[in-house]
Amino acid sequence: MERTFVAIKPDGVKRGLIGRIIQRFEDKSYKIVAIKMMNVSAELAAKHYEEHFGKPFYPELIDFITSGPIVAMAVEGNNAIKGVRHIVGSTKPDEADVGSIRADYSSYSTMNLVHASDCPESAKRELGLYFSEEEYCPDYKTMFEIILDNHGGIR
Ligand code: FUP
Repeated sequence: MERTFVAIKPDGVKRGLIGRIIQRFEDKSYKIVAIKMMNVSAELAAKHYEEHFGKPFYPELIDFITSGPIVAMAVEGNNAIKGVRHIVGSTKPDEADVGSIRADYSSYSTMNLVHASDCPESAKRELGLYFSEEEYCPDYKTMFEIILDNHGGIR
């Protein structure tokens, strides 16, 4: 079971896509274990995107992520880090697989609707930046977990 960090970026919020984006993760059987709408400060944006500091698109990236509220989430599930990235799609929406969020709803690399952690180390770091321990609510069972229990926990 993995936990990953997902953010619906300001374009997704402003375009009214919050529900449709979250639906895709729930449909896949992933479990939302923390969620909040928030504004990203310049300080938080710099920490989040520190690996991109100095790249040509960095200023635009920081401006964009701080331009309006995001919806931050912790998403849990079997191989969730890779699986969520697959649902989100490639960075460039014109190269993303059809059926992925970015291919279906976006046509710009900066305004690509969703952020998702790219590896276990990033997931741990990013979850730590956005959520404190008290903000997690993992103690409920999704319908999928109930079905799994009924089948002896087969995964
Ligand atoms: P991803 O993991 O797919 O979100 O992509 P990266 O971590 O490589 O990039 C983070 C963000 O930087 C992207 F969501 C959008 C922006 N970016 C650009 O605007 N242009 C680029 O060429 C690469 C990334």
